Amino acid sequence: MERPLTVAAAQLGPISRDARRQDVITRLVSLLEKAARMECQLVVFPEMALTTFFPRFLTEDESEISGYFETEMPNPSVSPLFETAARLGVGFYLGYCEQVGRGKAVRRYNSAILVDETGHIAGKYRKVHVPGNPQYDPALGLQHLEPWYFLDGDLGFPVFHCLGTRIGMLICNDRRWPEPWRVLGLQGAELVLLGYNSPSQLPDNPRQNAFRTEHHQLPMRAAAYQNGLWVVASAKAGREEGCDMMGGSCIIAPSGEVVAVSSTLGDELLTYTLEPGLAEEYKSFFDMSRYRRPESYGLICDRCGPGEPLTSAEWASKLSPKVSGQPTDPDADS
Ligand code: ING
Repeated sequence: MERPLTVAAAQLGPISRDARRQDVITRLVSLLEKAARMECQLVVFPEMALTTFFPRFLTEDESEISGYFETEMPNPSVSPLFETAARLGVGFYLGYCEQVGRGKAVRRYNSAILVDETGHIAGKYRKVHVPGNPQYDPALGLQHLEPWYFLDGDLGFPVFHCLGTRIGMLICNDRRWPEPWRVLGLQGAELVLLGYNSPSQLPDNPRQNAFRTEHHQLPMRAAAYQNGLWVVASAKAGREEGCDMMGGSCIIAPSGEVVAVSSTLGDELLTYTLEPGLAEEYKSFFDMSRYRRPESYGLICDRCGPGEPLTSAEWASKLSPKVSGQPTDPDADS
């Protein structure tokens, strides 16, 4: 990071299924204006910040579904946000539902954009880890039908140079997987922005319920430390259409320390000035190019799910000549 950057997590309370778009935009603009008054340069809104989290229910009403998606960005309904941001010189991350094409060629993604301080879109990300079920399952206490509505993201994990900083983006469930963070870290990201809509309780996994905050923070704190990153995570929180969603918007330092955390379940602004060079301090401490051993990590990309353990012979054949040229250990299991 080349200079101090004052950021804000702009947490949102619930957005109802029948919320008027202009009322939602008014809330976003109000948070962005407040952030500008607090001299923030970058504001992070949640995942799906323009609509209710509709994947919690199944609807086949195409007029309702298409009402949740943006066919162009920016567009007249969000222009007050873009115009205010450009006027105030504030960049922002916005999670929204993206529709490309029409009819049989339609493709829909759970997306986020990074808008720079001039109001121009500096980058886009499409959620790669789309959790839940493609069909309604009456046996489940909580429907999570993102695969019914969204395709897997197809833009990879790009890093954008914006506001003098190398910035990556993730969306909600992505934060729970170590691979996206490492891929962003390997591209020199210094700051990762993400929004989320996370239920505060999982009726189908009740033994996890006592750990919801821990399971939210833990992967991000580890990733921040292991990759030398600042993290800004912004919630859509509160009781939305009968579902209690967790708050816990937070800002995490490359040390892994949570330096700011929200205290409500409503619209709330969380601000912090990121210290330049702390990311670099942890990157040089880990010194990936010196200490990582990709030749030993092959299984991470060779396999999707767990399989049988490799024999030592299979390990020997997998490792690159540099490593497997070492004298074989006669005591190793064959
Ligand atoms: N939400 C959840 C999350 O990772 C989830 C995913 C919730 C999956 C409940 C299944 C059941 O916090 C999103 N939006 O990814």
